[in-house]
Amino acid sequence: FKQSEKILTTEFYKELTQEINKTVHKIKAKPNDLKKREILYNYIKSVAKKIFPDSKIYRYGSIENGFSLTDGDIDICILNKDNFEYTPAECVEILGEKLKNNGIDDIKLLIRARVPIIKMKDNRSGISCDIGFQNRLAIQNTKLINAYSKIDNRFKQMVFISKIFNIYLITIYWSKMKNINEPYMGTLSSYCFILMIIHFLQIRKPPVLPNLQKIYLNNFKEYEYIDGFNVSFFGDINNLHKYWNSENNESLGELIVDFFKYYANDFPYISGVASVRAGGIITKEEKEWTREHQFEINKTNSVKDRYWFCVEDPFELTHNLGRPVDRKSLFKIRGEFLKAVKIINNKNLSGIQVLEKILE
Ligand code: 3AT
Ligand code: MG
Repeated sequence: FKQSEKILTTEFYKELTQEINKTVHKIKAKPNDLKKREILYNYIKSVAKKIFPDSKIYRYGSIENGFSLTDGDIDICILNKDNFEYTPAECVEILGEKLKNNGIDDIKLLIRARVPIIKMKDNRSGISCDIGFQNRLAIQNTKLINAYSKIDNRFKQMVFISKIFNIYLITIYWSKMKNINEPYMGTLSSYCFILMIIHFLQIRKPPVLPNLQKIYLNNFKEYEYIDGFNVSFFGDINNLHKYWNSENNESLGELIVDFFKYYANDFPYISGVASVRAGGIITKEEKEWTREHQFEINKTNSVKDRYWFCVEDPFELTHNLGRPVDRKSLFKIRGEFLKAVKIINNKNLSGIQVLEKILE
């Protein structure tokens, strides 16, 4: 029951759109930031190549898909051949030692993590860097995000806004506990927000983004697999028009407003799973991501997954990106979406003012 909702005018949306573009321009990495990161990346690459001469070295995450903020980090993945003599954890130790000897002293080796990584910070440039091994799925999901980002610029702008929104969320609720940007209890990763936005743009009527995985499956026969998962998608964006065309002309302002409204009011938190692969909502029931199931498995103490908020990884279908979220943190996160909607509906605030208020 919405009594006297504010009428959002064209003027309001226009102002909001301009404000979003201005804000994104301010926070996104500049050529100079990227150059500094390029130098550090090349340095790390040269050190790694000396120890693992036959390896292939990739960047993934925001540095690779163009979603870096000015102070963004570098995510690096090193691929050795499949039956390499050292495990990823051992590789972390070996390269970690080498980097320490080469003057990187702010360095942590997470050898017992699910995905073992080196976490380091270069004190001269102030740039942080994660280095992992054999994580082919992360390289592939970066390519998928990259493909989506080439389709529609509105998607890109929304991702940047979601990053500031997420940093704000982490700051107000979780920053006192740990460093910002660590995947720890209760918070969502940038990657999860990116999937939430793709999902929202896929179900928009008319859609802003297509389903690149479905387009591939419907039109091609040869599939690529990583760790047993079908990771094929249509990535030839220059030829996308042969399969899909956008008919959506909404402004960025309209999309951002409805994005907040969607995750405040309409997303089926109780029964649904956001699935970029399926191109819509699927049920927790069909994925067996229900409380009963969680409970059942927990009895054997083997899985600690949580299904309060469900976002399916597009490739690793058993992986819920909302896993860090429990009942309390979901309440907080959703509360912030509701607060954003309230700000939007505040009659005293113009399109210019609402964005600042939401992110302040
Ligand atoms: P930042 O600019 O670092 O905030 P990002 O896009 O680099 O944003 P993350 O640092 O959260 O995003 O993650 C880096 C990449 O690692 C993104 C994705 O390819 C992969 N990744 C992150 N979290 C997960 C996850 N829980 N499961 C699978 N892949 C993940
Ligand atoms: Mg990153």
